[in-house]
Amino acid sequence: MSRTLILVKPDAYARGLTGEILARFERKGLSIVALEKQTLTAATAETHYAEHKERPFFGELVEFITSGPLVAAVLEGNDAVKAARQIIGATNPLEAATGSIRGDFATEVGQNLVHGSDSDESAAREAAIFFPSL
Ligand code: DAT
Ligand code: MG
Repeated sequence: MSRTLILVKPDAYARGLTGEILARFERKGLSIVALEKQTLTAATAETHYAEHKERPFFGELVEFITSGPLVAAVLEGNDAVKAARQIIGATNPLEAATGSIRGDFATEVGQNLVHGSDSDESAAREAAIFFPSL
């Protein structure tokens, strides 16, 4: 068993897709260890996305992820990082497979609905940002 950190991003929350998205992870076999609605400060967003600091879209990314409430969750299951990213789909929704969250519900890379950690190390680092007491 391992864990991953996922975010139902502000676009998904605003569109009322939180339940749909969480249900897909649960149906895959991932269970919810922690779950909370949060609104991020710019500082928290910059820490979470630190690996992208030098990318040209970093400013937009921080603005977007702080633009409204999101739902953060820690999920647990067999190879949770890989399982969650399969459910989420490719970064660009236009390249994401039909049946994935991004493939089914999004068209823009800047509004791609969900975040999922990309490794066990990232998952541990990110979970500590959103759930420091976990
Ligand atoms: P992922 O969220 O699939 O792990 P990532 O870590 O490469 O993707 O990028 C983090 C987020 O940054 C991504 O979900 C959306 C945004 N992003 C990535 N590439 C982008 C681009 N070329 N233009 C605008 N936003 C981008
Ligand atoms: Mg990533």
